[in-house]
Amino acid sequence: MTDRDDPLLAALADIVGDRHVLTDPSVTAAYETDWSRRWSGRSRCVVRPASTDQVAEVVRACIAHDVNVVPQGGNTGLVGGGVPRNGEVVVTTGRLTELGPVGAVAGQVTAGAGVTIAALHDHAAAAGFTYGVDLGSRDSATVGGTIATEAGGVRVVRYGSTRAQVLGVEAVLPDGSVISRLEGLVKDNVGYDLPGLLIGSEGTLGIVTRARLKLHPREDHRVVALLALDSVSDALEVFSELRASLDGLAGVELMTADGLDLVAEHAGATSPFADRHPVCLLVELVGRADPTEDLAGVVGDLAVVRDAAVATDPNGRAGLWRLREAHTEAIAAVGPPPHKLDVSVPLPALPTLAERAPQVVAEVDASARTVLFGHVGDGNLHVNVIGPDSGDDRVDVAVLELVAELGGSISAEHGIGVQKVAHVGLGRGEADRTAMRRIKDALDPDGRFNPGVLFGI
Ligand code: FAD
Ligand code: 2HG
Ligand code: ZN
Repeated sequence: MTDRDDPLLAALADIVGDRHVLTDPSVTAAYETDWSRRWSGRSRCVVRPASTDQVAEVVRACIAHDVNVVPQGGNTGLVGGGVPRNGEVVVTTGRLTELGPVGAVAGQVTAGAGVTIAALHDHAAAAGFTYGVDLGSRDSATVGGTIATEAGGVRVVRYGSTRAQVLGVEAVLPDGSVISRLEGLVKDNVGYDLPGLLIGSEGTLGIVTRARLKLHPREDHRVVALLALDSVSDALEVFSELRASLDGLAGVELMTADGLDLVAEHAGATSPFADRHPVCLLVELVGRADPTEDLAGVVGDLAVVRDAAVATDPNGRAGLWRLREAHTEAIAAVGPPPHKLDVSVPLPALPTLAERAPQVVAEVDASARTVLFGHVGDGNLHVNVIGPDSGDDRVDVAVLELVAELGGSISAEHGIGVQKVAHVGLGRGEADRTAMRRIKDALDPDGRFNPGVLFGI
């Protein structure tokens, strides 16, 4: 039962009902530590609104009681942006799970912020469509969270990142007002693109409550191949050749021998190859007709491919994808929370990044283990470093400085969160940072939404 002597808790319970204001530490704990276990903090309470109106009322109650707010979706974020830091109210979107009908003519759907990406995929598929964004955390990651982080995932090479899927959003702003663009208009340029501003804003400017999303026609034929290679340069060459020769390239994912060893050890999934190859590239091709022959034709001509495993049936394809998608859990299973750097560079610089990242890490900590994997087509590598203490960010700085030197981005798809707040200057110049700060101050003058995220406190 809610503590009715606490005026904030009583006000929140009046809005959402007693059962949806959580204060028991054994229940709130799951909302207070992030997926990576690297960040955690105490909340004042966790509140579970069931509608946009309730979210707006909750925000107004927080304003009235001068309490800050942390929006949270599936809590799969990897940069500490969705967990409380200092007694904030966590507003979880777990009950905003309404899914509208798929508009078959336009290929659009309206989804509640708390709808998981897996549920959205099932819903779209049942109507003959697919949603463009897919990621390993699909069973928990939400529509709102992926919009707030501008999530990428494993299909960016075909459909673009989350930004490319969003036609509009409905959101509650830090003053409790509601903006709404859910009409699904393809053309609508009345003034500033406020939904666009919210995409990638990491809960610092508004709580997304619903979104109007673009869908793509479903392509039922697919083939997945795992290609054994000698180097990241060869992976780039293969990507370039596949992109030039084939339609329907829907995934180009890089793994290294070290990462695959961890996956075998901690996730029980083993490479189909008899030999240990320095690099493996997972390639997925989709189409309205079976693309297997097309893929085989192109791959057969590539001299750099040392070995190949091809899967056309659902189990075989899932098995190859598991090798790639199990990296995050396998690395987490090693022991201490890993340092996760999610970076991108211009494609020609990818081999240099892959070569130098482990070197700059070793210069800081010779015993650290650096594991590389990622989305080749997007120039996006996940540099995971196992070993250094959570609080010691010297390896983070070394990798991010290398990325900046190579003309890349210190945050490709996970966001800044609290992890990279001190390093935003490596990714944006002073004029950009000042403009961002002014936008934040204009929409959230009291710094009520997600304090400490993106900007320092
Ligand atoms: P949360 O973790 O709950 O929140 C993330 C951020 O968004 C926080 O700052 C939070 O305050 C804010 N937020 C959440 N909901 C809202 C809302 N409704 N309105 C406003 N702000 C909100 N990411 C990728 O980009 N690509 C990948 O391939 C990928 N793979 C992953 C695989 C695994 C196994 C894991 C654990 C994570 C992976 N991620 C990936 C990271 C993560 O899944 C994404 O960042 C995802 O977008 C987070 O969604 P969420 O609902 O869990 O958000
Ligand atoms: C992925 O691509 C995710 O699998 C997670 O973005 C990356 O664990 C990571 O570092
Ligand atoms: Zn990723």
